[in-house]
Amino acid sequence: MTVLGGLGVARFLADHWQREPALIRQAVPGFAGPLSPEELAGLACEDGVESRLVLAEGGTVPFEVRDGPFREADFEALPETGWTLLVQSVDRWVPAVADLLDRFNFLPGWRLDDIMISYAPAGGGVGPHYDQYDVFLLQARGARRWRLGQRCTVDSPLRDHPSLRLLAAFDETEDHVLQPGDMLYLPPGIAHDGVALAPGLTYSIGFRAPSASEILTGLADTVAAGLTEDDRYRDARMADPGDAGEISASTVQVLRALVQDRMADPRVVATWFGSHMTEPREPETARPPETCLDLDDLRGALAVAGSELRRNEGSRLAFFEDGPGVVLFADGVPIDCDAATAAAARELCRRRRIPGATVTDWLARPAIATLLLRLVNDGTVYVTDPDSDPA
Ligand SMILES: [Mn+2]
Repeated sequence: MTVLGGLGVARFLADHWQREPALIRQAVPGFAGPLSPEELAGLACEDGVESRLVLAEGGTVPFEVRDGPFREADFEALPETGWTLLVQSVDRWVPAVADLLDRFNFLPGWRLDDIMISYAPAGGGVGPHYDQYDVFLLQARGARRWRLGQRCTVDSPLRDHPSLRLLAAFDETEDHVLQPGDMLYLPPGIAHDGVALAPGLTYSIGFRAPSASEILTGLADTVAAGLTEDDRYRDARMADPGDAGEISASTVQVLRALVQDRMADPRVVATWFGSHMTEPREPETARPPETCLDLDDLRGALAVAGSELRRNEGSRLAFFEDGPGVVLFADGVPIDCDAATAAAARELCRRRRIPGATVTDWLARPAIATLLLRLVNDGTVYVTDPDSDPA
């Protein structure tokens, strides 16, 4: 089950992903979403949940931004129209929202950033802007008009605004009204401006791309941490004294080789990248069990009819193939998995929920049991109790 409708995965990936916007009518037919506007507002009142209000005609500036957490009175004081409430990472807090993510399995899961949900009465919007991320905008309830515009870069002129990066110019190219269940995909850099026509919710499923600067500094820090003071620059063999002031081409060649030798090992690159991309966005959402579970505890929990093994909503998993096994990355930590464990590790990365019966079969293999116990006790996965968790 995907969200691409008649477009199909192959055509989406070839023609749209990272390239061109795509409008998908009834991506999730009749989608209303698991949260009401009141529940979203309730979430924005909780400590630790990142939220903002944007007032189109604010008291101080147009598109005035107020940061949460909020109190009920803050909402009561708002005008009838012209504002937006944005709540970040709702998938971390609401399992039923996280379940939507399985529909995006045609994309690498480690690219996923979060699901932000916004609520706006008529006239609400956050102004014309562009994002560095790929985003799917899925309408739930209400209706929103999206105007699309030019391709932007860091050089695109911005309005003078204390906190938002609002575009100074907007060259409209497309205009779509999204009804519940409709979805718009935007690649990075496309100017867009969404304004609610009728009170409604928009789910923004965002996919991050690390910047080259983030990759180079992170990888270099990790590589450097493994080197000693003895590991340093050495002159190339010099044939003649040359010019004392010159940094020669052969010196530059030595430096390039030094960087290449230490930074380009595929396993080093993959291990750093997997660790980096699976670091939880909000570490505080980790929920290890109160007491360390053993194999019998785990078997007992899975024996309950209807139980399943679920990924912690704040956790990230990914793997890369490594000989007959895989390296599994769980919340920023690499775990070597041998051939006997590899299939289970891949499955854990692929699916957020695994039926209890499947996991019970896995536990018959000691290597998989060891891996699962570790993931359960680290809080990366947990066993649901159908008697206490409403499905
Ligand atoms: Mn945006």
